[in-house]
Amino acid sequence: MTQSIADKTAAILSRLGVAPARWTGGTMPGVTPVTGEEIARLTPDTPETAARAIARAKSAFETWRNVPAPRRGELVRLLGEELRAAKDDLGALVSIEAGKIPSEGLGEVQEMIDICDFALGLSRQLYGLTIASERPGHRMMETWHPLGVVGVISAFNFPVAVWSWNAALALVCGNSVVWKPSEKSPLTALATQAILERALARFGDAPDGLAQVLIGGPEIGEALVASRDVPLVSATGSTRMGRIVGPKVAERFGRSILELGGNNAGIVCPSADLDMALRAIAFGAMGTAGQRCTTLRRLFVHDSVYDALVPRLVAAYASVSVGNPLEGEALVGPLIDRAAFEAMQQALEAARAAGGTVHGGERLAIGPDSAFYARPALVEMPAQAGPVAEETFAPILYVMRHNDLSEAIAQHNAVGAGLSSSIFTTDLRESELFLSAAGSDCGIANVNIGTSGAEIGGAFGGEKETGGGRESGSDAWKGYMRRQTSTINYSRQLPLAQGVVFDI
Ligand code: UN1
Repeated sequence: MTQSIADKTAAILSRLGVAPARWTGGTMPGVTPVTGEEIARLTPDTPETAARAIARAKSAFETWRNVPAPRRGELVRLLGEELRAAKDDLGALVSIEAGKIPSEGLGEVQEMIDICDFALGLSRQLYGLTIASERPGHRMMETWHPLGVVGVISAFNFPVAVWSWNAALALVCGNSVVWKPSEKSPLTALATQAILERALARFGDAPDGLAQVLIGGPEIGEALVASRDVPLVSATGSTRMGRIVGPKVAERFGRSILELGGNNAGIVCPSADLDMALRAIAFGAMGTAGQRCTTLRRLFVHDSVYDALVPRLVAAYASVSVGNPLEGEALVGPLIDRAAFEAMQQALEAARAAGGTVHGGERLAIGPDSAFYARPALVEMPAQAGPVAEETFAPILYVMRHNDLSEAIAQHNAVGAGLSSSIFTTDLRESELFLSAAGSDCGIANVNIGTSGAEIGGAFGGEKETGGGRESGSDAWKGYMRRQTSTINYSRQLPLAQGVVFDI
């Protein structure tokens, strides 16, 4: 007999060192989208336990900020080692809890390992500038200091990688971290915490409460958002959630890093390598069952290549394997829950009403009635209308025609979100226009690859309703620190800047 998902989950959690009391006997169900069955019962945190966690994190910060940054880097180095050792188990748990196919579950853990390596190097590179002073005998410089407690609110679709982008940087920068994962993915969070605790034990003298996880619903996120002891809230989720979090944090002059919705588009030009574009579009639009914030959701295809590309895409949609990600070789797993499936059906209905021709999109009888598998949908739209302007967190690709690149770019930019974008072309003028100030208005703009699957080395995030935050690589670390500008007078005079005279 094959092992049940609940048994498999229990075995993984036990190997990763998560105590059964953390995930059994509580009131909050843990569910796998693979079958829709309950696999855990967790005990949620409360606003009171959240307040205590924030207080512990604050006092941990007061110690941690004095630990030299390269020594702090040692903690993320150990975390990276522990993640390497736990990769297979944590990847499998991501598949169980988020429904990802095995290579994507493992890929998510790889992304965590990669950011640990990045943050380790960063721990010796928290550089500030030295600035020429206009006054003789003076020197100016800037220093980057830790901020305090960083609150991380993450979503189900990247249940652990998003935490690591934030936590690895925040810890190296000298902050403490309190994490509130999605209530749809608490088990991967507990597993990650257990892995981190092994790294902390090996590290030796990290302060108690340096990195904690809080399990629960919106009231826990609200506790982080409202607390003046949390100077930075990094929140990943819907634009609707960001509209609540952003103003509340700003009201107390806290900072937020918002990673909200995407309505990512690709433009296919006449000179595109269509074989490559086909593969890139298929992964971008159908991968992770359309549940990445970077998923390709809109495609503008030039008239001259429409008939050469779109029927092939339709065929790929009809034949792509959809199935249980824990068995077999399916490329597309389940939707996270019934609500996601219903939102998908509503969007398809609205697309039909707006004149769209829908290919696919139907529910597939895979597993029990509590599981929601759907054939990815490709919708040929006469124009960018109706549901096309909104993000639906499901595998729907809206395909439209264009015959002028500038017009396609205007349409591309004419939506609320601004996360990721792609152009498929072998024409230098077209790709450079797309990447120019007059081109894509997104935080990520790619050429001849899809919109999803960013590497950790770049800054990740988007503009407009995507929230403007940047996480992960490049200089995103600066968002986790405060900048101090210092002017030092080593002369015996006191000249004032701008030639001001004030002789007493
Ligand atoms: C998300 O969907 O929240 O670029 C993040 C990507 C991944 C991250 C997606 N590296 O698709």
